Amino acid sequence: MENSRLVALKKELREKGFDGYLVSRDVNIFYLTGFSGASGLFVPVDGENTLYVYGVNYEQAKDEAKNCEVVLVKRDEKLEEKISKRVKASKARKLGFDELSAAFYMKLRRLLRGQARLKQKSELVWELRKVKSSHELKLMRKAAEITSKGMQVAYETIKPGLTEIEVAAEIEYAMRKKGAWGTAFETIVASGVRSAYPHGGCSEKRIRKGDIIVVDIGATYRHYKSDMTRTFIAGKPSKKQQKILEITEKAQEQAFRRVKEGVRAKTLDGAARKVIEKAGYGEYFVHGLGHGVGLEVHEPPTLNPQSKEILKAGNVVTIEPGIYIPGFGGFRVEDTVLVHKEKGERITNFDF
Ligand SMILES: [Mn+2]
Repeated sequence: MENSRLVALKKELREKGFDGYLVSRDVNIFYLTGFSGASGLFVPVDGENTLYVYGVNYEQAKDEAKNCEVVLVKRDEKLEEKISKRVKASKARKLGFDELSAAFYMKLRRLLRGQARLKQKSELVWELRKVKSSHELKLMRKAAEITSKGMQVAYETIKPGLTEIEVAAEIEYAMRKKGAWGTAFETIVASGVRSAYPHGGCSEKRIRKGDIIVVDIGATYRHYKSDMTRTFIAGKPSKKQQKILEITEKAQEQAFRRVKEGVRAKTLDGAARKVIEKAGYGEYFVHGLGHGVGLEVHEPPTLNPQSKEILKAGNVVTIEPGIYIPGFGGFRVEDTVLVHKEKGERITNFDF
């Protein structure tokens, strides 16, 4: 019995006139087979799926991969030749794929000349991955809960004199103790003027009294990610700091309130952007409102002014407006939000 994801993919392929699909993005292969570490997956519309694995991961693949035949790629064999033989045997004429390096695509196209055409169709897997199942949501809620715990520890830990790295260490230790498999991305603890870098990372810089500190963290739990940001002030905020923080929070809330099935991603972005623009800080909101989260921390649907996405129940997205003033500091408030039919739900949550 194939899993429902493969059944759904094959149905889509059939409807769109494809005879098969080649998967090479590791996370897509994991999504379809439950195994991470293969080099390719061939999914014919009719017949058995083939997973290609080098020796280093072969035994693990045989134990873990589902819904496919696991084929060893020996060191003296060429992956593109093995795949092209399998494709020819399947008699497929039109093949979709998620992504291939330019070099691999050229080689495969040459080997399949006169046999099969290749067409990129990465959206076929993304359409499936964007809508989370109840099992996936269980894991994402757990990842979000661990992340929220990490944020609480950030709040309790931050004080003048500590370095950004020391604060990050406490956050990551707390998340591990709560069961995190790892961090979803490199922890950001960016303080002082560094907080104005949206991707500031963390450094040896010591936190000083009055510093703005942007903490952007995420835990991974059983392959699923979470993403959350809060902005803290070391000590009592200045009037200007307090004002900009409130604008950022209000922008996040205005977008969050509008979350439900059927809303356009760009409408949400616009709701947050309007708050920031009206307050006179529009030029400092230098990124989109958010992104999808799941097996990857940045995945479709993208929420920005150009986005054509319309949200569906089961999407999980971030809402993270920010205001970054060079030389002064940055502010961002971010939650991971689950889209329901009638509303949104913050699955990360921490108020201070
Ligand atoms: Mn994010």
